[in-house]
Amino acid sequence: TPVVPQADLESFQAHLNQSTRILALVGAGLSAASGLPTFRGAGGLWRTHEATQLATPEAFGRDPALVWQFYSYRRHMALKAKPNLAHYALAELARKKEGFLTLSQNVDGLSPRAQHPAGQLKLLHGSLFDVKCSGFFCDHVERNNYIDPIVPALEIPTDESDPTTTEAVQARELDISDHKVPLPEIDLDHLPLCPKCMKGLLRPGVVWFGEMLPRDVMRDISDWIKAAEQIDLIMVIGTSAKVYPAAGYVDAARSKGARVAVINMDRNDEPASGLYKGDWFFEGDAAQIMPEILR
Ligand code: BJW
Repeated sequence: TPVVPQADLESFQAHLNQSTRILALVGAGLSAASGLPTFRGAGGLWRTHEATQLATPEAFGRDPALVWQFYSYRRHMALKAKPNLAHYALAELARKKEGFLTLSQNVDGLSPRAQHPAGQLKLLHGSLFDVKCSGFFCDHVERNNYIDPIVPALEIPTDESDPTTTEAVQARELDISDHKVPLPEIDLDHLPLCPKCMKGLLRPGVVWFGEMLPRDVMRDISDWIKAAEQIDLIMVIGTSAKVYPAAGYVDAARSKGARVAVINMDRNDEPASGLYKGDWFFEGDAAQIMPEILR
C-alpha cells in the first residue's frame, strides 16, 4: 500500500521530471531497512558506548582494540546485509539522469553494491572496507578490502555451548553489540599492522569527528555545484542532517534554487525535518518511499 499522499506525489514527480541537476544527501536511515543501525536515537548504542563516541581519533588512540572491534563488527554486519529498494531506486535514477549525484554519508558499501554508477556517487565519510595506516608519517591506503575478519583476532566469537551446533550447522555468532556478551580481550600485537611502514596500526578508512573529508571528494562536489547554473532539487534521505560539512550541502543547493524533499521516518527529528520549508516531506521508511516517488 502506498504511503505517500497522492497530491504530494504528483507535484514532486512533476518537478522531478523537469529537473536536470539533482542531488541526494543520504544517511544511515537509507540502510535501516537493510538491518543496519543508525547513529543517533534508538540503535545508536554499541555495548555501553554511543556510536558517535567511538567514531573519533581520540577513541582509537585510547583503545584501538575496542574501536577495531566496533568497526570489525560493522564490516561483518554490512557484508551480511543486502542493499534495499531505496539503494536500487537511487542507482536507477543515476542511470536515467546524468545530472544526478548522490552524496552519501554511509560507509556500509550498500550503494556501490546496488550498482550505483560510481561517478555519480560521492562517499563523504569514506568506507568501512578501506583501511589506512594510522601513523602520522605513513600514507598507506588499501581500498575495497572485503576480508572479514581483517585479522583472526577480530573474528566474532561464537556460542560454543549452543546445543544446536552440529557438524553441518555452525555455532551461533554472539552479538557483541550487546554489553551483556563478554568482549574478547585483544592484544595490540594482534590488531592489523600497516604492511608499508610496519610500525603504525591500520585503521578503518572512514572519516572521524575532527578529520577532513576526502579532499578529492570535496573538490568534485564543489566543482559540480559551481558548474551548475541552477540546482533543481535536493533529496535529503534518512539523515538527521546534524553533521557538517555534509548537512551544509542542503543550503548550498537551496542557494542555487533547489527545492528540498526530505524523506525521513521521524517527522520530529530536527534539523532534518525542518529542512524542506514548504517543499516536500515524505514520512516513512526510505526503502518504501524511494521506489514509490522515483517510479
Ligand atoms: C530513517 C529510517 C528509515 C531512521 N527511513 N529514515 C559546523 C558547525 C558545527 C560543527 C561543525 C561544523 N563543521 C564541522 C563541525 C564539526 C563536526 C560536526 O559536524 N559536528 C556536529 C555533530 C555538530 N564535523 C566534523 O568533524 C567533520 N570534519 C570536519 O569538519 O573537518 C574539518 C575540520 C577539521 C578540524 C577542525 C575543524 C574542522 C567530520 C564529520 C565526520 C562524521 N563521521 C561519522 C562517522 C563515520 C564513520 C562511521 O560510520 O563510523 O559519520 S559520525 C556519523 O554521523 C557518521 C554519519 O555518516 C554521520 C551522519 O549521521 P546520519 O547518517 O545522519 O545518521 P543519524 O543516526 O544521525 O540519523 C539517521 C536519520 O535517519 C534520522 O533522522 C532518523 O529519523 C532517520 N531514519 N530509520 C528513513 N527506515
